[in-house]
Amino acid sequence: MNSMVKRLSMVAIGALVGVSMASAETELDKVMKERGLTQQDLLAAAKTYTPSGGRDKYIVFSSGGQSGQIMVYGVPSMRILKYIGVFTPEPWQGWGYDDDTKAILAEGKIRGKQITWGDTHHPAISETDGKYDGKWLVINDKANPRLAVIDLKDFVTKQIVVNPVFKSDHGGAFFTPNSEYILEACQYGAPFDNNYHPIEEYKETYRGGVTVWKFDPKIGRIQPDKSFTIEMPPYMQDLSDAGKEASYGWGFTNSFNSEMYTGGIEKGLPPMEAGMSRNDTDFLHVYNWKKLAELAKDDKNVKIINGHRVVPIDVAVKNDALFLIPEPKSPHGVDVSPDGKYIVVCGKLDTHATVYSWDKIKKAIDNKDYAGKDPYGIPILDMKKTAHCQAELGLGPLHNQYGKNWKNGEIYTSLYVDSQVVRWDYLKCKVVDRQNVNYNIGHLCGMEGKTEDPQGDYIIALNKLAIDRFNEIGPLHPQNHQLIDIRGKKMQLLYDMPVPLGEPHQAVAIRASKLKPEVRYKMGTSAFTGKTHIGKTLAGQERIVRKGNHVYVYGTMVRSHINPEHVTVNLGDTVTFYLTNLERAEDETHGFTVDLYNVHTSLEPGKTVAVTFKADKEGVFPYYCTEFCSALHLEMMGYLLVKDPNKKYVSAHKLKMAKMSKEELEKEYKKIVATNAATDKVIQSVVKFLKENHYEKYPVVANLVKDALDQYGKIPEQKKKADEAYKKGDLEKAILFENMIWQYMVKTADVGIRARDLLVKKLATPMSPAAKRGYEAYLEGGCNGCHVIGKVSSGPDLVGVLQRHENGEKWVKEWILHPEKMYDNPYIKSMTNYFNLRMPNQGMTEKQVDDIIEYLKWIDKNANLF
Ligand code: CUK
Ligand code: CUA
Repeated sequence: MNSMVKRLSMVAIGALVGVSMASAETELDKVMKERGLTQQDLLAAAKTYTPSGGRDKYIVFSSGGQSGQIMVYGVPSMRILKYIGVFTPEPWQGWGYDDDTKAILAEGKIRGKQITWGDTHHPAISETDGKYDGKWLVINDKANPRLAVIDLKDFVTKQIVVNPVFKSDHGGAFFTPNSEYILEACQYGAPFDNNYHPIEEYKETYRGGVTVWKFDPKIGRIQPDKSFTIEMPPYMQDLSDAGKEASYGWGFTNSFNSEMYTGGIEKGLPPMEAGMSRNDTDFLHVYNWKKLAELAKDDKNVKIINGHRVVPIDVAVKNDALFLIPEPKSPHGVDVSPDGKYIVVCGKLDTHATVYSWDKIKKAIDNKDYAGKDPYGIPILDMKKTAHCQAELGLGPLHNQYGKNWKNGEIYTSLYVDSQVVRWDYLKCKVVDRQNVNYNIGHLCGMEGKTEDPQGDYIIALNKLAIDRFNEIGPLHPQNHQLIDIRGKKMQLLYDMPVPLGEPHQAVAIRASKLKPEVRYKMGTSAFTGKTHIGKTLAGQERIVRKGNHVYVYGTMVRSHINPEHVTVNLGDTVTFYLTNLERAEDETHGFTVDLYNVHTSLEPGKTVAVTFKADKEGVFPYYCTEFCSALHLEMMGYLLVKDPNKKYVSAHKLKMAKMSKEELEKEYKKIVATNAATDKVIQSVVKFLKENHYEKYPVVANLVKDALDQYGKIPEQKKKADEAYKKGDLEKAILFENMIWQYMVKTADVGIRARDLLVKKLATPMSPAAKRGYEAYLEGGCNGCHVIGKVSSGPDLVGVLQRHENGEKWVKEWILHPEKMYDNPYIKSMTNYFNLRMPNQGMTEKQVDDIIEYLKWIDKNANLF
């Protein structure tokens, strides 16, 4: 590494670990030696490491492959943030284990069959003017031709639609530039109807095509009744892309079996792979979706198949809306440039990428300059006349992404066989740089790299094989996402992220600032309709309603109880639990399950969910909250009791238990009352602090306080009950109600203290870099093991320590550096006796101690907050 980079990296690392350069070098050298790291590694670490609490610049939505889900992670940290349940049940989110999510999964039934997995390939983010708008996400299932729509307000799947005519799909999902439509190309040729057709009639009765799904970007739903399919020959359509700007209104779809070969290895015929790649070229399909969408509205232009509108080949041809262009052998990716002027096609079995010029294509179409027709009568445009140039990239080019400097031709292509990312110039067809990846890259993900506004910065290589990259975990290896820095002249590999979910295929990245997700639901909302849930239940409205043999439980969940706590039903009843999470505090999620009945749901704040099952087993079934939501989480439970109405139950003899004497009860009562009074004092001091410091100015804090006061507001009612019971002499009851008061106080204090801590962070003056380093050194030295700021604990309070001694700073510095020299000092002696502990020598450097003193000064400045 050159010395400039070396110096820069040392500065970066100095800043990274928050200590001085002098001590960084020694400490860092040690770590580097121990872990066998190079300067280059440290630079990569500095570029990706994200300190606790830090945020990422980009959010990536990656296909979860065979898991049927979507994976969400951040760049550059490569930290996984979420798996979104899509086509496959996902227990944590209750996905497929409560009524609401079951209903979404049921939308994905094909010909009445429930399918519980998916082969997800291509996620796409909705666009406005060809740029990501961060509102909706769509993904396809290749195995069972379906699309799913995910709402980026809550990252939840809202709709699944089944393709009515395809038997598999691949070239989707691709949004048109204003999210008017979503393109979905089929993959394997198959009959559009659901009948048997012999394979010998492949050319006559099997078909390919592109479905053009109408999308309503306002409500984020696909509208099947306004959608249609363009019939195409059974050429095995593959990836697609929508034209933009210059080529707006057009779509482009590859194919890889212009041979229409159908195999038959078992009959002694050459295998599929040989027959399907015999021709030197296949066909790029070019179609005018905009014109076809208008045509498809008229009944006389369509055939209705399985209740779906299909525009036949001849109608598309007659209206100059469908063309073919030869493209090199078994292509894969087709990617339109940000200005829509070029279409880059990768050869897969060819070493070239071919750049087509939209101008030239358009000219050939306008002049009806055809090189011929295919067997279905579709005009073929000449490849040479429409190509701009060809670039020799290497073995197995698959997919492309555009760089920030796309106007000057910056593009990146994955080479599957060569395991490389190539940076090249698509205007001049010249290779610029290569980066090896590990191994067998499929897609590559640029930052908004396929929009009209590519951001550059990084490329992620989505590799199929990891072979030697990670610890051995058995024959099935994780796949490997590799982060590559593309800001420099040479690309730099920064990070390997194992993906333990499924083959990722494509991922799309968006600037995090473009996403505006919600923190909580409006009270009583169904996450799937966005409207008020029919089961919405507020505090005090909890009830159990029987209608025939269907029992409806209207329940609520709030730290730390489920209301109601007992539900008794008859064997054979259907039971529906409607549950509403009444919390407003951020992140206060509850879960709900009933023993044996295979149901589970996740209730984020404000959400209402329904859970229905048949009580077909007699017995006692605990139900409980499945998220550790507070110190009293284990107590957040209840009982479902299922009794057989035709059975006689003999009642058990009640155990005779020893009773407490009146005096003992009185003593216990006094004790709990005293505890409550003491707890209340703590609460009052916190409340005073919050009020004095205007907590209401900080929304996050205000929400917590609102929650805390909610809990606190429930106390008077309990107090009344307690006092009444006491007056009547029912001490047992009085104690129970006083205990309930204590529960509310604990919950109030729990949230209240969190609010106070947050407020302190908001109010404190910012730390200087030196104070920050001092704080790090303080923590690293383990000083917080004995000292608590603002409190005497196992060691003295450090607030004001610099003022306690003559020449305070010098005194404290000496004391930290050489405590043993001062053990005989009378003041130290008395302190040592008092705490029964001696201040140890932590081996701090002078520089570290200076920083700690800066930290102590910061504490003094903010003393009122501790
Ligand atoms: S495909 Cu998997 S590497 Cu489905 Cu987009 Cu190319
Ligand atoms: Cu709610 Cu645990």
